[in-house]
Amino acid sequence: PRTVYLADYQPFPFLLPQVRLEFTLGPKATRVRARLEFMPNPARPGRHDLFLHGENLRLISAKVNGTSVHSELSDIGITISANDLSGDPFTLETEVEISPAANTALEGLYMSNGMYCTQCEAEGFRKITYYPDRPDVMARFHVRVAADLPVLLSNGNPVGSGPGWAEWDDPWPKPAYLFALVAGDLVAHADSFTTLSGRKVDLNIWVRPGDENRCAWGMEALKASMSWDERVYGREYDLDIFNIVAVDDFNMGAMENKGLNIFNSKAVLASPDTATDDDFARVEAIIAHEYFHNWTGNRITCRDWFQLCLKEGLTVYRDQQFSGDMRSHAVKRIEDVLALRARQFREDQGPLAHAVRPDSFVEINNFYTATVYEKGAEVIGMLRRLVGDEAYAQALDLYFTRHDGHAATIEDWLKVFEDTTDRDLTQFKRWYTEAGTPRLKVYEAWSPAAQGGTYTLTLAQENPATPGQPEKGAKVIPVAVGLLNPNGDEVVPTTVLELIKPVQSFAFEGLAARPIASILRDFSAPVVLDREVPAAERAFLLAHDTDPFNRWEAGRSLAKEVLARMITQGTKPQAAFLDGMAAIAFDEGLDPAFRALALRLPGEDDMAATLHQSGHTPDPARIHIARKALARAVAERLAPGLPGLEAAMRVPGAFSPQAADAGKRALRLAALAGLTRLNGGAAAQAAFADATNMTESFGTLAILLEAGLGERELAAFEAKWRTDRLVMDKWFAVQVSLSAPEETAQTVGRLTARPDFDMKNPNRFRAVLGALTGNHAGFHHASGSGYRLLADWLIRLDPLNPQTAARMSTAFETWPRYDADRQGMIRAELARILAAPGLSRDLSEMAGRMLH
Ligand code: BAL
Ligand code: ZN
Repeated sequence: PRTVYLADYQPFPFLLPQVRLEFTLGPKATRVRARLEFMPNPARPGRHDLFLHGENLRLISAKVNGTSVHSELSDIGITISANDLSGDPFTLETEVEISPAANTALEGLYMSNGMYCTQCEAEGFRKITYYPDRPDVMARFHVRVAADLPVLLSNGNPVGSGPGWAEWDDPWPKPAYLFALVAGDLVAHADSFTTLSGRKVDLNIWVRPGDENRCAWGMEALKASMSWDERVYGREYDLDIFNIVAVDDFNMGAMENKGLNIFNSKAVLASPDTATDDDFARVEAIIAHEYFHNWTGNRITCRDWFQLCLKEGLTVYRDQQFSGDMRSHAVKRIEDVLALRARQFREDQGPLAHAVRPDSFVEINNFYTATVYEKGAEVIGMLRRLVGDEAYAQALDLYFTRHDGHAATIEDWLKVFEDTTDRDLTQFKRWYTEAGTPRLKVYEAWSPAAQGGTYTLTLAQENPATPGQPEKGAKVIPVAVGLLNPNGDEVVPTTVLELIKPVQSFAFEGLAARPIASILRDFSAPVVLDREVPAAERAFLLAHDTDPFNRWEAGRSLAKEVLARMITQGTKPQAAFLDGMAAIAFDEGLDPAFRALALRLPGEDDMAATLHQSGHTPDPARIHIARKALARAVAERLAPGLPGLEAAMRVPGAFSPQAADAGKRALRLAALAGLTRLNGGAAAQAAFADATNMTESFGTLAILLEAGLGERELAAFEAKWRTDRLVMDKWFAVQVSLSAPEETAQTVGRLTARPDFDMKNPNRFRAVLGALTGNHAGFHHASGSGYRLLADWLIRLDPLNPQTAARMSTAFETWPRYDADRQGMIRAELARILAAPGLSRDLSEMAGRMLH
């Protein structure tokens, strides 16, 4: 397969102001007629052949200005010779036939439970019709859909409809990846929103009949997002209608098609009886994310796919800000950093490491990664910290005015900051072009003096080599620091130090006593802090830090140290750590959500990474046993207060998914988990029986299964929800993720043999195989059974759905961490995958990168 390079970018030789599409839908045969009005692009002077992408299309006719032309067909597209392109402008009309029912890759036009839907990002539109399928070709679309179905949707505003047909016109030029079409027997949960300038917008969430009662939360989140974007970024919605559709078979979480967002049903449907608090929070965040793309992604799109982070990093940054405003900034920041470390740091430390803006790819679908998304968002957070809130707002205003309607680049993005602030961002740009997580070493010095001592902080950055990038330059790293005195009072409030050199010192003068430093507050940069801190100092910060993130971080680092020693030296957990956990658990002045998060122990995969980084070879079985032992030790220390905590955190009355109640439920579940570890399942069983919402019933079920109990509850849960796909995904997943390491492969075998295990449904596939890879000790079982199972299923899934198969193969990216036996077994599975006949470009790129 061909590698595509950023350096090869050239503008498309033609402009395409207007597109008209006509769909006559049929499951096995759908006709697509396209009328494309081209004119020469002044940015590419000269005479050019016209190449249009097209895959899996049956060409029926192609005409230029009404005359049939000869076209050269290949399996990637069609070429019409410059000699046949008479006129300026000229019109190309094509007719093709496609088969939505045969499309299991879920890219292009496909069918899900009898409804037609599309997924075009990144390069799916070329499976619908011949087209310049690249994001810098922006056209106005007029679409006619004909089908014997009640609901026929496309982008833009509705301009006409009758029995069996509907027409849509989108006044905003857009790239083809934002095209969408939906047709089916759907019902709407309808509402409306009036924009700041007084325009009424119709809002609909379209679902299958029966799901109407799961739309209210998504609608609330949508209205909140629309109003937030007006308030915080000054961005109004720009069409008369905004449609969201829930689809059961979907590779991603959701898709921001202009005016017609398509959602994986898991990411939009939520009701108290079927969705957990985490689901509610996720739905809120994804609705916001897709809505925010309307400006950051749609009105301003990417010039080419190398610039993916331009829209994704910014939109993730915006949705994180939004969720923080809706909920708690501290809790949201901790959750985001947990996810960043679990997914992005892991990616950065392995064979799949790549820059936020990569400079080559084989299959762009393989770059919808934590690095592009989450590190892309972190880079924007750093930029904002460096320039300040006011300059950030000005730069964003300039970005929207300067680039509205354009396909932009990272250079364009940085230039608006340079023009606003007069800063030179050349060095900062390395965050976009260089992969890897910098390590920050911290050295401290104190020189006392009668009239006030000086505390000197020396920071040294290391930028580790990553595949293809052996040498790196120093980064610009904003390090937020605060100093506390020994009483816990803040003597130097949060200050952002700008580290730009490999090593740099910063002095704080006039201090009465040697301070205790709180470094990298709010996780001000995506780096690994390498700092020897005595346990007593960590315990001090856990008790006193005024920065909530670092307060949590102190407990987290302490937990990792304790756990690492239990694993490598077989020691017992230190009392100071357990006392710190108890102090947080029972501190009524703290947000319950924060307390619940602080009580959550580091995960096993996280510990494996931590051990590897400190020079140990992680043993998954030992990690599993030690973590269980630590959880029990914490429960023992908390024991006297657990019944009271459990009772105090009950939430009576009607269910509210808002953060306050959700936090209490999380802390109550933490208390129930502790009680179960100490006393067996009675309390959790009672809570399961009395549960009035999914958070409680699923949370208690998980607690019981983790303790090796819960058979009866598992059966009751299945009996109640057996016909509900989304809830049953939870049922599948929890059994795999919590099964004992030696039983994990068997559990997967049992579940995949069930008739309701449908490998074509990405949610169900991920529920089982994703849970396998999330069960660290089970997946990495010394027998290699976990590796074999995953490889078997990836090889089986690849011909049907290469995108999801490739995505899930990243479970193997951590192989360099483990012992020689495990490394050998994983590499053998990767080689077996690579040797599979007819392997997709997606999976072969991933397996190849992991092996070499
Ligand atoms: N653009 C793909 C889905 C998302 O990031 O919103
Ligand atoms: Zn996005």
